[in-house]
Amino acid sequence: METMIDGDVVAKENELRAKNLQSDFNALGEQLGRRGIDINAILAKVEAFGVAIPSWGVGTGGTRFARFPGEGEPRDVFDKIEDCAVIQQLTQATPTVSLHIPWDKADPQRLKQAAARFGLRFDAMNSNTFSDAADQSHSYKFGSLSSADAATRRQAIEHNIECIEIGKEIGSKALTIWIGDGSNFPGQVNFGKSFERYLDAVRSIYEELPDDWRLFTEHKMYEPAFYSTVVQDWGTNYIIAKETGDRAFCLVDLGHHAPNVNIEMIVSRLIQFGKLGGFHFNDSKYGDDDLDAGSIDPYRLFLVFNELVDAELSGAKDFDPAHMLDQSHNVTDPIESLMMSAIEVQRAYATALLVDRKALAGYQESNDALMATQTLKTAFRTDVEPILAMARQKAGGAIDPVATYRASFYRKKVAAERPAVASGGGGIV
Ligand code: LRH
Ligand code: MN
Ligand code: MN
Repeated sequence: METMIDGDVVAKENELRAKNLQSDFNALGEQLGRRGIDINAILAKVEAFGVAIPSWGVGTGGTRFARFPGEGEPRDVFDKIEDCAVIQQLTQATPTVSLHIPWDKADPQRLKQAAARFGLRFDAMNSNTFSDAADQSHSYKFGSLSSADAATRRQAIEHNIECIEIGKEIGSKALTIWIGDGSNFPGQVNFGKSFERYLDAVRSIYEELPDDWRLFTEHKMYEPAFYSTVVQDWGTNYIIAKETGDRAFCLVDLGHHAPNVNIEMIVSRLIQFGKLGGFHFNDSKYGDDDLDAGSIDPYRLFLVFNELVDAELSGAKDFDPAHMLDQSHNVTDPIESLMMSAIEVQRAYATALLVDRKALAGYQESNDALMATQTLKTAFRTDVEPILAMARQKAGGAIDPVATYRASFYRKKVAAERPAVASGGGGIV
């Protein structure tokens, strides 16, 4: 299998850190042992955990005001796959790539080959009816799957079916639909009618879904519509999944909620009723900021994983969440940011695995709020970095991915081959 970064660079960087890692791992193992936790059991779970990279995440995003292209940005989907290969090589936590059509449209056979070079696979397909493609007949300016115009809706349905077709050829098993449909003025659309049109359109797409595929619908409170949004909250999303069928699930993007919303409780509700499809992990301070996962509120990320681990351990029905990142970068190297995010997601998982669930259940039964919350904090405060680093090292990744990436001068090398482009695919959403 090919790698983008010379294996010698990784080996040399790891050599500098291997001894310290082993002693940190041993110390943590001893500490966890005293708490009745087998460090190797946690390590095995972390090793089996993966989060998908969004193809659009490896380019520099921007804001609605400006975009400052970075050096050596990917020019097309094949460059994007190479950047994803770097992230996987160093973190060993991101074995799959999620494509966005038409941004990543290319010959499926070539896509398959490009991923196979690095042992990468494809995750969910993402459709795009929130912007107009160059060659389309009807504009999505006033909506897509909920448009008042039947021909526009048909075009949006067909685009989603095309995404399924491409996905089938490259081994994807899910379609994610997010639409920007909504309104900017009270009275602009009829809420009921537009949602009815949307539901009908989603049903038409679902009819084309292969039996072993899942359909994910993603809600978002606002933006680009600023007064009303058709799929604005998890309740609406739940209705969609419920009305559409058994293979329709809700996708939770962490940045798509009002500030202060209790996202972990939404996660719990969706799990309880068998409709949690997966995640777009990122972080936010104000809105859909698409900041790196865990960069603003790592405790919230942990609390989300606390629900996921609870479901995993209790064998919740229809529980198989698809984990993906969804972020956009303005001031960092996207490869570095995506590596850090993948590791943050892994960290949240590993720390959630440390929660003493028996003790927690006891404190909940006896209404001991203080000890219940301290039980979570004890897990959250545990520094699991030696477990994460050990998982990477064992799989051939980097003990310190960012240091190793910088030592490889990858960005400088690709900058020489890839001239700066004004637009890297992917907008401000
Ligand atoms: C919408 C969104 C959705 C899109 C992506 C580019 O804000 O989160 O997942 O596909 O951004
Ligand atoms: Mn998203
Ligand atoms: Mn978003």
